Amino acid sequence: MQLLDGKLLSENIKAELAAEVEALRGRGGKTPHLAAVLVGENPASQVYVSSKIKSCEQVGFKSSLIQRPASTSEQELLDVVRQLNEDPDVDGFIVQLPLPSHINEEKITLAIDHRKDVDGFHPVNFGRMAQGLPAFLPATPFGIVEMLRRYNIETAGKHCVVVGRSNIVGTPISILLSRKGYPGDCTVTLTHSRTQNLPAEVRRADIVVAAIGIPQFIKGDWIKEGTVVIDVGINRFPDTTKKSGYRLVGDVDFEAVAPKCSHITPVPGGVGLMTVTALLMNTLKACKKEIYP
Ligand code: BQF
Repeated sequence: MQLLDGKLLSENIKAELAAEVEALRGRGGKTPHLAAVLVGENPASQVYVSSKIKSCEQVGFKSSLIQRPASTSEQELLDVVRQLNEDPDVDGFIVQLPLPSHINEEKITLAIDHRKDVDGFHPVNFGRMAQGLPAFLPATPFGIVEMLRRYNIETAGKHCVVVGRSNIVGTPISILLSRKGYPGDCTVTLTHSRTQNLPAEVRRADIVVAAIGIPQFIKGDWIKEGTVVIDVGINRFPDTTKKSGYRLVGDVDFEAVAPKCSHITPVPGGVGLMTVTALLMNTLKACKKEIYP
């Protein structure tokens, strides 16, 4: 069993990004600039946004954090989005999800200029991704395909079973892995809460992508020998021995599953770190106008 090390890969990719930033500057180009909008005080969101800002510093990107109280109206947030759309110094920006319940996430996502949509959530980017056109890929699926690529994991003709059909992970990764080319050319089964006999579906997989959001949901006896397991779950599990009061666990029962795998991602230190790194890769693409010249 080989660990797919998100920490090691992220460090390698960040070193490449830092070198590219230097090269850009040397040619008189601008410094990539990511802005992040955080509404309210969801503790997990605060952690995620902080790590995105810190990662920008590590690679020499400029970053801006725009914080607004939970009481911010939808119109006020739309105004923030419009300002960022219009700011020529900002290459890309994200609005951290989830938003307070009185704000319509779909409406905010649609208001983001797709050329600055480095989270890849805008329907223009989603549609272009689905058609195999240049697009900002959503950060988690982008991080996963980068991980498969850098570990040279074979995908052509493999049976990939995706567990979970969210707009930001399950649905886009099933599209990406079914497309022509590498990493892709998989036969994909997209499973969800209404799938009948889920263990039997997962047992047929050469590659499993677990993105259901339930701690330790995928059991050892659901996995055939030699499977590649990608665990997207980031679940807070109560743990009194930690000073935070919790530890992170994935959607996979790691202890039971790992011994059967050819490769598996750990939690923490797996896909989550690649998600943040993929956001940086998208921001550099935005700065270089690689997707939308
Ligand atoms: C790790 C996210 C659910 C909802 C909104 C490293 C992150 C997480 C875990 C991280 C996530 C999850 C992010 C680890 C960003 C991934 O070592 O296991 C990094 O920062 N993530 C987000 O911005 O919004 C979310 C999950």
